[in-house]
Formats: sequence, structure tokens, C-alpha cells
Amino acid sequence: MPEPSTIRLDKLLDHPAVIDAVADVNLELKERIAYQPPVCDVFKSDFTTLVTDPQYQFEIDKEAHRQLSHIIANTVQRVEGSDDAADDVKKNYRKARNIGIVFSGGPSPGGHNVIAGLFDAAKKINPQTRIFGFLMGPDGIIDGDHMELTHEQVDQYRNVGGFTMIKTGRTKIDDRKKMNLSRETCKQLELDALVVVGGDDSNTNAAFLAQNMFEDGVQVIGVPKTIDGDIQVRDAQGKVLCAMSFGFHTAARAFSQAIANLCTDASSDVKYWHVCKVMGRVASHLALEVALQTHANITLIGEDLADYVDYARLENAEKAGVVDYTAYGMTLRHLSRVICDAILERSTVGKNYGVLVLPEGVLEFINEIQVFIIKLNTIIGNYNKMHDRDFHTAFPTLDDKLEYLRRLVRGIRKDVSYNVWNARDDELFNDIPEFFQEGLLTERDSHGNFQFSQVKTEKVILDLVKDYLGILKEKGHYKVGIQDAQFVKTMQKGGLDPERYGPILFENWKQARYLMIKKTIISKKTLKTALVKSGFLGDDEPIPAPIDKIFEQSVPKFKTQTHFYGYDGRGSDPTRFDCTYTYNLGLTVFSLIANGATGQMAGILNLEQDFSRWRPIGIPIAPLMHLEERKGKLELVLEKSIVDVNSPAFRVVKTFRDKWLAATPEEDHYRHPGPIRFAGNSEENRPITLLLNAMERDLSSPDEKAAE
Ligand code: FBP
Repeated sequence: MPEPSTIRLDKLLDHPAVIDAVADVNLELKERIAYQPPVCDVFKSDFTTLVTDPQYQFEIDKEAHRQLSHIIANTVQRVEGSDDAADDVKKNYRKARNIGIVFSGGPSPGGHNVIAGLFDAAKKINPQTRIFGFLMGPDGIIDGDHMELTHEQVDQYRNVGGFTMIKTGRTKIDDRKKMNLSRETCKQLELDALVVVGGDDSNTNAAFLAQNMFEDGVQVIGVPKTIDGDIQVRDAQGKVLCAMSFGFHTAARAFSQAIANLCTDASSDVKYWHVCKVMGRVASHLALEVALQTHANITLIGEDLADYVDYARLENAEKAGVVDYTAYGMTLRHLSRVICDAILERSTVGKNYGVLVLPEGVLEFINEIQVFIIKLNTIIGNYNKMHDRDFHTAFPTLDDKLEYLRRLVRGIRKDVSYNVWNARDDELFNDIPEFFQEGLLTERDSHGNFQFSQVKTEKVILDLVKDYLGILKEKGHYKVGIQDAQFVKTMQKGGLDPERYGPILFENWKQARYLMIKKTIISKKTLKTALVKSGFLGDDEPIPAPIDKIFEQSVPKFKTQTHFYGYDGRGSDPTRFDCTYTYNLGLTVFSLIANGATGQMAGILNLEQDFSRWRPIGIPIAPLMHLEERKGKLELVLEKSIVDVNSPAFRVVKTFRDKWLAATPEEDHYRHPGPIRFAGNSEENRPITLLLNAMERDLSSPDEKAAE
């Protein structure tokens, strides 16, 4: 027994080393807080002005014209530095303002720096300017919950992740009452401007706030936030205005570090397939970036699956003189087969392990699931519109919900959705596992979005994969390849001649480095039959130990570990890229406000280039809006950007797919991006997808450009 410690607890706790060790603020945090991101050249001038850039044009939706009349004529504005302006301009620029800021939607690393940039710019021009943070997201505006931000508070959160300072929320200001309450709050605080830091839906909200508060004289400015990377804005000719929302780089790097570590583990103990679901909603941008960062063995890209055409099926149909429409797009079953094929390929060369990356929204691109998602969105939306209670309160359990769907099939006419759900839908829906039914019926968020993060996508896919691998195993197709040298060694050690047994056991004896046990040998029984039939074993003799050992090694055990990367990466401290990007977005926001803009989103051009070439701009939100189905009806929203399968980033990943699957005897090609590093010079300075996609502009030849 060790002697009990004689150190007095109070002495221990008072010791400076202990105080330092248990302090909330560590060296890393101190370094982060002290870091001053560089600022774009234009912000080094005393003033900034906004200059319309006529090269950017938009095709404007009629409905956007109608609903957003005050801001629909907005143009793309370049922020330019100016040291001497007319006196009245200076006076207006310098006037004391009240500015409110709100975070809306999921946290995204860098948000605090948007506040810091805005705060620094505003206070530098006029220390009397007051910045108010609305608490808990848009609810803070509606309820008037706010706090005035001080230097001390802002300093505490510089370059730090999360939205901790003022929190966030997902409420949508989507009815007259909420809009009026919001206007009231802005009036009471005498706000000159309101800044909405959010994703596509929140910037949609920002446009409507700008429209509604136009006559109150409250300017509204949006900031493109979301780890999903699905706010990518181009004009009608495809010219990039916002290449990437902030937070994407950090989340992708955080996921990639963790997944690269799994690659190391998988290739060390060689017994698991790690299945990693990564956030991103419908869009697979994060999964694509993770593929580039880690070279994981298989990365599914939802947008690519939607594009799938089964040519063999088409050919068969053509021979039969019919058109097979099911050959377009992918079914769940087909997807599981694609994954199984890849698993089999690796297993052939002895690699019964690997890393599979799935975007959380992959199911949206699977034919039959997409239909369910759309139909159920409509049914839930219709119900909420028609009744006093919301769908999930009215039907709390899965059984209640299923019963409601059954009633729709029976055609209860008074229910507006009776024609949305038919007997075939019901039959197919009842065929899927309960946990997945529950997932598909899960509550939609306030914007009517399906909540992919709540569905166990990986389980749905893995269950199918496991089933199919079982079938392939029974048919003798799924086996682990045995290295020829290892076979020879094991046999010789056990006193058996490999040359005699090789042709009996393997279908590719002497033809490959990895030997495959014959398809007909799928059990000890069939192994014994093969040995007896070839005259190497008597009926009553046991299978020789070396052969038994080799057979055991050839039998695959498909063991998996599942992981979800989302909330962890979202809460990461920002990369230096995101720190700089967001700080400059904050400065841009102030320039837009000080120059009288409203209904604009802050943006920075040339993010893929050296910092010296970054150019702050204002992007008009209203011209970007289009009609989309939400909660069962058409609504004006900002379009989400999904992965373009013709983009350079996707084409690079597609080209390297086979290499990264590494179904060869050689080592895997895993890449280790390492942790997000704030200090030192080795941190990669921007997302790889951003770099690759920008090459489109640089590399397409003048001829190709002309052809476009
Ligand atoms: P935003 O679209 O608000 O930026 O949120 C992104 C996200 O992190 C998605 O990737 C994810 O599906 C979702 O939020 C999770 O939502 P919640 O935080 O409500 O669980």
C-alpha cells in the first residue's frame, strides 16, 4: 500500500503550478486571443466607399421582384479605400450608430471574429457607436433580448470557436407577428443596422428583414456562415461572388484530422472498417474536402450518386425493346452493392479493413428515399398549415404517425394530403426498419428542412452492406486474399508441400501475389470435401493444421465502427484562414453599413488566392432568391449550392478514387492533414476544394471558354 500523501490540500491548491495547470485559460487560448488577423488593404484607409461593379448580372425571379421591391435593384458593390472624402460623406461615415448583430443557425467557427471585426471598425471610427448582441439567435430580436458588447467581452472571444458569446438559435422570422416584434425591438434600441450572421435560410431572413425595415431606416446586412459550404454564390454568367461560407475550412480540417487518425488506426490493427458520417446537410462539400484531405478509401458524394446511370440495365432493356427508367439514379440496394464491391476489392489483397466516408445527406440522392422525404415534408407541412396543433404534437409516437399515413391511403378527403400518400408508398415505407421510419418522420426545422443529422444514415446503409456481404460470403465471393509467401511459409512450417496443395486450394494459384481460396470452398466442410476429392485426405482424417490456419485467415470478419463527425468540428477553434476571413467579413459589414447599404451580404473575392489579393464586396441578396418547395409550399429562398460533379474538385476526387481505394498489395495512400494549428507555419492556408475549383478559371483554354 502506498503511504497516504502528507501534502496539505490547501497548500496544494495554492501552489502557482497547480493554479496554472487548472486555469480555464491555457497558453493556446492566450495565444489565440492575442492574435490580430491581417486586414485587407482597403481597410487601411481612413474611409471606405462602395462602387458598383457592373460586370456582375443576375436573372431575377418575378416573385423576388414582387416581394423584395426595396432591395431587388441592389448591385454587387466593391469596397474601396478612400483617404479623403467630402466633408458630408465623412460626417455621415463617422456618425455614432447603434448596430445589432445576431447569430442564426448552427455554430460555425469564426463567428466571434465577425463580431470583433465589426466592433473594431465601428469603434475606431466612432467610439460612441454601440454594438448590441441579440441573444439565442433570432428569438433575441423577437423578444428584445440583447446585451451591449464591451471591449472586454469581445477581447475574450477573439479567434475563438463557437457562438458562445451571444449563443445562437434557429427561429425563423416568418410571420407578421414575429416581424412586427422584431421591428419593435429595433425601434426601441434605435438601431441603424442589423447584422444577420447565418446560412442560406438566415440570409433569406435577412433579405425579408431588409425589405420590411426599409421604411424604418434600419439597414440589414447578411454574413455567409455555415460549415456546410453550401452558400456559394455566382452571378448569372457563373462568376464567383462567394466561393465559400466561413467555418467550412475549420470543420473540414477538424473532421479530416479525426478521420486521418482512424486511417492510421485501421491500417495498424487491420480489423475494422470505420464508417464516418460527416455533416453538411444535403450538400456533400464537407465529404469532398475530407476525401481530398485524408484520401480515405471510399468517399461517397451524394450528388454523384444522383447522376448514376446503370448502363448494363439500359442495354438489357434496349434488347427487350423497352426503356428502363429505374436505370437512372441509384437505389439504396444498389448503393450498398457499390460499397460491397469496393470492400471485396480490398479484401482480395488481404485488406479487410478501411475507412468509408458518408455525407450525412447522402440519402437525399437515393431515388426512393428522396421521394419519401419530399412526400413526408409535404404531408407534415400541410398538416401544420391546416390544424391548430403541429404534426409531431398531434402524433407523438411512431405508431400514431404510421396510423395517420394509413388513413391517408384510405383517402380521408377532409385531409389535404390524401392524394400525396398512396398504398404503394405505405407498403414501401412499412418495409423499412423502424428506426429509419422514425428518422424520416423526424421533426423538420423551423425553415422546413429535413434534419439529416438526426437520422442514422450510416446504420441504414451498413445494415444493407452487411446483408449483402453475407450473401457474397455464402456464394464464395467474399474472401480475404492470402499472400503467396505467407502460404508457402505456413505450409513448410507445418511440413506440407505448398506446390501440391496450392492448386487444390486456390483459384489463382501462381497467378497473383494474393491467393484466393476457390469459390466452392466456403466452409470447413467444403474444404474437407475438396481435400478428400483430390486424394490428399482420407474421409476420417482431420484437416491438417496449416491448411486449417490458412482457411481461417481467408474467412472475412466484417467488423465495423461507426462515427459521426459534426458537432465536434462545428465547435472547433477556427483555422487561421477562417480567423482572417471572418475578421475581414466583420470589417466589410461595417463598410457596408457606413456607406448606407441594406439587403447586401458581406463577401470577399479571391479567397483562393494570396491574402494580398482578397477583395471585400457587398453581394445583393434579393437577386439571388428563387422559389423552392418548403413545408409543402413554394417559398422565396436563397438557393443552396450542392457539389457540381463537373467541378475540378470533384473530378480530381473521382480520378483518384481507385488509387485511394488502394485495392493493391501496396500500402494505402492515406494523407494526414494534422491538427488545426494556430502557431507555426505549417498550417494549410485554405480548403483544397477552393483551390481546385478556382483552377477552372485559370486552366480552361480560350477555345474552351469560347465554346462555353
Ligand atoms: P447551418 O445550416 O445552420 O449552418 O447548420 C449546419 C449544420 O451543422 C448541419 O451540418 C447539420 O445538419 C445541422 O446544422 C444540425 O442541426 P442542429 O444543430 O439543429 O442539430
